[in-house]
Amino acid sequence: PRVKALVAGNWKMNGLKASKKEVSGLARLLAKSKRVRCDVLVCPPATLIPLLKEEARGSKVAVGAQDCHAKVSGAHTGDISAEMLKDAGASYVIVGHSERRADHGETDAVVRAKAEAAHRAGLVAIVCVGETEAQRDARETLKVIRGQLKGSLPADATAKTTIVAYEPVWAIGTGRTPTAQDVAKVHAAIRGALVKRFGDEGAAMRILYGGSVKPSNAVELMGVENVNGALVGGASLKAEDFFGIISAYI
Ligand code: G2H
Repeated sequence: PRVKALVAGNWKMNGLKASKKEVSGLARLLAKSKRVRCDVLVCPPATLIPLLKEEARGSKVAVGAQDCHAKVSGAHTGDISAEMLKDAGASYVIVGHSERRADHGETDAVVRAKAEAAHRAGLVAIVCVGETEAQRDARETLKVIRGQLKGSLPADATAKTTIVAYEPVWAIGTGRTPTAQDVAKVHAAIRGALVKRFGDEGAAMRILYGGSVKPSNAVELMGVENVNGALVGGASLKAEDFFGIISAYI
């Protein structure tokens, strides 16, 4: 099936009210080029979701979050539920980013519970997987990725509710990227695992590549088979750079 691509920006812990200008700038750039053939998403810190949602009104830009708690509500100081994110204006949420897995000890089971929470709240879950450099050197990449997919994806995931993001940990924020051949190999393995488990839904599920995507490498990376878009960190913080990546789909 033809899968419509998604280019998603992950602002991480960056952005203040003033950065809403980046979203209006992006909306303007997108409006000028009507032929953009992908969906566009910005995931700011949760504090900015309502503001950016307002700023993006009437444009192609959707707004998402970077994490959610698995429960609806309750005694979980500092946490935000998927329902609250939805209420604030989010339509997507990233779960299981390697920084969450590393900084907050999130296991596959936790990530899966968060993805299930996203679905319960009506949010699209972007589930991240990726090997560390040591795992890569030990030639365990595909084994690690298959294990993370098995443990992190909800049983009822569909192409509408769920997106997979492949982010090799060693490529995140380092400027280093795998070769197009390496990306093709991993994305083919992910597609295989998705089809095996989810059938037609797995064939239509979007698989994003993330890790040091920038305007200068976007065309090559987005051209790889089974790459259905990008999850972009650093280069998503400036409207022009982010639009440069989106331009791979013009
Ligand atoms: C990977 C990516 C966005 P960057 O974490 O999720 O960040 O593009 O800065 O490597």
